[in-house]
Amino acid sequence: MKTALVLALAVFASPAFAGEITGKVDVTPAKYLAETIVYVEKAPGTFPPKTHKMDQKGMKFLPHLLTVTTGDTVDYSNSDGVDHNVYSPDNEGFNLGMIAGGKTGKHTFDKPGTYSQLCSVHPEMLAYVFVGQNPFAAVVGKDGTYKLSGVPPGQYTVALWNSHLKAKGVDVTVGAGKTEANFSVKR
Ligand SMILES: [Cu+2]
Repeated sequence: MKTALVLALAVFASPAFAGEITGKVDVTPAKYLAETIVYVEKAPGTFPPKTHKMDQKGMKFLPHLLTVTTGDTVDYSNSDGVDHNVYSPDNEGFNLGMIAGGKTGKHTFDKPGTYSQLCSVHPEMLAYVFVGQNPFAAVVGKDGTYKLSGVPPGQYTVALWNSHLKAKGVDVTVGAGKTEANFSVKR
């Protein structure tokens, strides 16, 4: 009996065991759903730095929303035949200067927060880089659903970022089963 309990706890605590947080987001007005990210506010552990890609193609930053973790780097490639500039006025701000077609600039995000991604040459170019404390963040799909995978067991606040609207966080416990956190966001 005791052995079984210890064994069960060992399985529960092993990194291989990880939970999933899923849910649905309702946004009013619906047009703002396109710019929504759901994320775990704070999670324990350290996360090895990763490199992500954001392309500049057809006068657009692609993808439109990118989620990264503090310490991660973003490679900004330019697939267009014209020069682009990459900067953000948000938080501590940064400016990579001009990036010629076929070239790549890079920026490492050291602080959490959301950065609007702009090009000084083309004011219509706008994307967002969401920098989380942890990698458990996802862009909400067109159908309003999202999934955060690989979340270690524990108690968390699931929060929502939207380009126009604010929402209250949802407290959840990630255990052996499925965990749900739903949001209803109104202007
Ligand atoms: Cu540009």
